[in-house]
Amino acid sequence: NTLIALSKAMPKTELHLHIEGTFEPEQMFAIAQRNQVALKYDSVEALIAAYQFTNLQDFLDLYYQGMSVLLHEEDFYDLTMAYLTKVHSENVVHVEIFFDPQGHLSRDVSFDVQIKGIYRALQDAKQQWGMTSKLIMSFLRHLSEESAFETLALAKPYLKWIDGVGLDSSELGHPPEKFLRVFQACKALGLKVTAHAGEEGPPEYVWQAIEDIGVDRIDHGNRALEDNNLICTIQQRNLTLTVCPLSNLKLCVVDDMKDHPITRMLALGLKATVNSDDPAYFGGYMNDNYASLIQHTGINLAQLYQLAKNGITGSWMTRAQQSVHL
Ligand code: ES4
Ligand code: ZN
Repeated sequence: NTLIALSKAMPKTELHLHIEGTFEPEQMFAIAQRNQVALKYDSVEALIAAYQFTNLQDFLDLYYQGMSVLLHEEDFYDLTMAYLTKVHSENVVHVEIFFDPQGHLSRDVSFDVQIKGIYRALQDAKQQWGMTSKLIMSFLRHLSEESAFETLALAKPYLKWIDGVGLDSSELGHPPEKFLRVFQACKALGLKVTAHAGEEGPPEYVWQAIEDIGVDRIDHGNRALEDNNLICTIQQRNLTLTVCPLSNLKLCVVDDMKDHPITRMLALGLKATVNSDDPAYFGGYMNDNYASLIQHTGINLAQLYQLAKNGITGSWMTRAQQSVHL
């Protein structure tokens, strides 16, 4: 298939990627063993068999279990380097990755250990391949605003390594406005802001992310399509949507890849991008996401090119950095 070959060859960016969601079962078992931590599953096969989700929470329960074997700086380095090596082979030239500090702080893994391991891998990828990156600290929305503020305090010595903040985990019942003040504090520190919104949550949550929080981009945004005024607002503000096709399928945000809304988003002039979210859990990395769209939707070459271009212009690279890839 020519389109698949072309999509593999295109230089791409990844703007929606949880580093803890790149934890492949084999690596998870290897790190569990070297750290002498027990996993709930006794084989790689048994673990993979559990990757059948009917909603976001089903997945999150496994995601937090999986990351619980990460203890040392080396673990965070190895996890991040494995991901970067994989996407370098897929012609991904720039990544903006999330990490979930609270998912590790709760297990007494310090902020320093986490960020030092992740950041060193990002630096090595820059050195070895010229791959550029941004690091986004994400707050867990099922936890309190106070916990988010405590996390921000721990991040203060590392602000030179952190480009932005995000909001992830269980969306329903945890609207963006719950974190209004912490995001205001982040902005005052010069951080970029994004938030998961409209994955499972209603259009109202996307409105809050835009109007109350003032996000620089929207992660997912699928359910924004239910509200015509919201569509207009996203168009007018030229906000990028970091869409995750295989994630949407695995978490039943869409019933069938044939019905994925990404081509409709493009037809509406929305700046949709393709991203892998949690590739180790959702059945594929960047190129698999493109391949699935090509195989199941009527997407054409111009649309594929537009998606990749949106990934460059919607990134947090400077215009000068972007122009290298355009
Ligand atoms: C996530 Cl797909 C998704 N949605 C919300 N929070 C997350 N954390 C990791 N993956
Ligand atoms: Zn996500």
